[in-house]
Amino acid sequence: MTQKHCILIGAPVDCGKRRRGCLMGPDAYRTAGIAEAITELGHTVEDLGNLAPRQVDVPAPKNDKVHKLAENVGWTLTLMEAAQEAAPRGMPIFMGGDHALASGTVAGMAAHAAKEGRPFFALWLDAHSDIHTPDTTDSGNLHGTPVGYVTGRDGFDAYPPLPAKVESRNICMVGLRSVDAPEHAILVDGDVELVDMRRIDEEGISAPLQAFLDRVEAENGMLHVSLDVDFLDPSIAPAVGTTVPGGATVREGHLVMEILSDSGLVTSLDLVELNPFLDDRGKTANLMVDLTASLLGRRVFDRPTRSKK
Ligand code: 6HN
Ligand code: MN
Ligand code: MN
Ligand code: MN
Repeated sequence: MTQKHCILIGAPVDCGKRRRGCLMGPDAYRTAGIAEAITELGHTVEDLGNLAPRQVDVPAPKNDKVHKLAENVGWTLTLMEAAQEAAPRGMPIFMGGDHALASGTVAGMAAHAAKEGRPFFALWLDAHSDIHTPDTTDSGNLHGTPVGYVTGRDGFDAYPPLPAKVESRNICMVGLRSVDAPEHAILVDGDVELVDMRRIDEEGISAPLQAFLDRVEAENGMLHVSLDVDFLDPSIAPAVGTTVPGGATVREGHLVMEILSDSGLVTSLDLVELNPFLDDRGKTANLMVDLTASLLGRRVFDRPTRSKK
């Protein structure tokens, strides 16, 4: 694959939910050798270190369950800016941190795509749909809301205005198996591409993914991948606070990354929800790094003649 300049951005976001530990994520990826794995594949790496949230004041949320609104808004500002600074220079890899960080990374990457005059697409690899708003969330945990924010749903008044709204038809969610009622109501009437675990069991993971990638390619889009640890089955990836049984296998995870790698379409990546405090001797951190390596071209055999369909 063509050589990339990978920009590692530490985003120790831990305010998107109540259970603590994701702040250790960026250092766990470094310890698991993420930079070395990328360099071995012939790419260059730059590590920007760990960022910090902007300090902001926000009005009290209408929904009093909402946890740490100001800190979430501060991180959104920081990461929206960091994404737009890094994107013109290479491929940003956001090392989380919980999934609340995607409010900033996805909004920032979408703003970058708009500046380039290209359509923006997002692939959401997750057990959850994360399309709540601060008003619909029952847990009050804002890591369940980034898709709601970037698609321009109401209720995000405390957040920065979106530089570029993400079209819901340009989002594909793969791995779904835990969707709350208010999320379900939005999704069934909407046009987000939904690939739940049943569909993966019945059709395999490659056909629906390839269909989405064909659209990205046909429209010359930029593609952001948001990989939540809980996309994977908890037996292989225990280091996450929101485990849901029945997730993707090791091979399904790698296959997604290999197909993405072959497509050459991915322009940015989030690695989110890793909680090293819950890990089993680094097993989840290592798997996430291996998946990143597959995305960046690690192969057993090169098959340059493999057709895309
Ligand atoms: N994630 N839907 C649940 C909630 O609390 O709103 C779980 C959210 C999980 C968040 O996957 O990043
Ligand atoms: Mn998530
Ligand atoms: Mn999740
Ligand atoms: Mn299966």
